[in-house]
Amino acid sequence: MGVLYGPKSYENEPHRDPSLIVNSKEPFNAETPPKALVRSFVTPEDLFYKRNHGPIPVIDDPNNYRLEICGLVPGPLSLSLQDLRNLPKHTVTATLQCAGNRRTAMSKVRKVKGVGWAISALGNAVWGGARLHDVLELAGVRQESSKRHVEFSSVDVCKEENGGPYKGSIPLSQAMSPEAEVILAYEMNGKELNRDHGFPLRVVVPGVIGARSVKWLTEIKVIEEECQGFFMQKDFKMFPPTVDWDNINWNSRRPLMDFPVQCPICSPAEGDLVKAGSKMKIQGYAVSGGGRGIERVDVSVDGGKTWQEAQRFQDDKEYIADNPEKCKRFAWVLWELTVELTNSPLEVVAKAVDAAANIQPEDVSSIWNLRGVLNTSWHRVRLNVVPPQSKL
Ligand SMILES: Nc1nc2c(c(=O)[nH]1)N[C@H]1C(S)=C(S)[C@@H](COP(=O)(O)O)O[C@H]1N2
Ligand SMILES: [Mo]
Repeated sequence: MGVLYGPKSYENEPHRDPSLIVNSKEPFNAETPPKALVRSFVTPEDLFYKRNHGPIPVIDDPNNYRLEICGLVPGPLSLSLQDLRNLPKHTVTATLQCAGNRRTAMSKVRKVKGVGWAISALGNAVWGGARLHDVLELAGVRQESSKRHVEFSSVDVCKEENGGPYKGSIPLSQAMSPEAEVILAYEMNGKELNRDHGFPLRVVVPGVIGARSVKWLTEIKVIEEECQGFFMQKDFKMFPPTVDWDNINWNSRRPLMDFPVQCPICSPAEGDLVKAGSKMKIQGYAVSGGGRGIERVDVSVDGGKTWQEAQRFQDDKEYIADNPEKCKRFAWVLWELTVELTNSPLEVVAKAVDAAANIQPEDVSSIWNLRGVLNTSWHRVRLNVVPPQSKL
């Protein structure tokens, strides 16, 4: 006994920070208050968004935990947590973002299906653990067999899988690539990974939608074709605006992997009162998938007529991420711009450009899709300007 298992009921959920914005209780889905998100480059675990499809798995005795490495591998393995800790430890600072981030805004164009999220279905953390390629190499896998896929399985009970566990896969070539920095994490921000985020072990696939970073990992299987699970084949795909539930053909699209460039405004918030003539600091985050860093962030206070470049930083505020060599490729940048306010109505808009010169769509309706994924349209925040003498 004492092995990791997925309970059917919600009686044994972990304690959660009361300041989280809860979007659904069972399964527990919650996000960070936006102003708290830009307070630190590394998101504290308590405030980090939580995205689940069932009750949180339970393990009575972590000493009994095993990770199975199986499928098309020359030497199948069964590893304990200690075995994983004995491998060279690697850390990667990476932003995990749910493909459904900013779904609520997309649903205002037309109804979409899925949990509603504002702008904080993401966080930036320092993940520590063993490299996936080290573990695969231990099982005798060599990079040449690169047409294959690596499937990750969990133990949680998901109704989308008819009570089966959550699964996902990535190409073997990505799993074996040192640059992709895929890791099997037992630590988050220097502490033991907690239950909400996948204790005792999760995969972290940097630069890829959060859905592929499987939590409570128990099996890694090398397979001929990509994972056939619900979350790969019947979810987390992006369809054009013309496709709806009556004409959808899931097989016509590939599973989403790298996420595109994203850039919300975290402060001020929609509807905030601001005084004409005063100075206002505008803050947000920008991130792109696939290890493409952020090249530039443009901010407008007149609804997009004129633009100014914001300052970007990673780590502490002293360091401006203008040196691409120094940039942490898989981590977000936080940005800020201080503007002097005039009397005119204010609409703050932000947009970013990534290292491959990719830009964001101006209008959310052009990317509307029935699952409400990848809303990366320009983020707009309307403020109320009051006369200089008013009391706020
Ligand atoms: N086993 C398991 N892994 C999972 C999920 C899940 O429900 N079960 N959700 C996925 C989704 S959709 C996202 S966005 C991330 C969220 O990770 P977090 O809760 O640590 O923020 O985990 C992914 N891994
Ligand atoms: Mo997600």
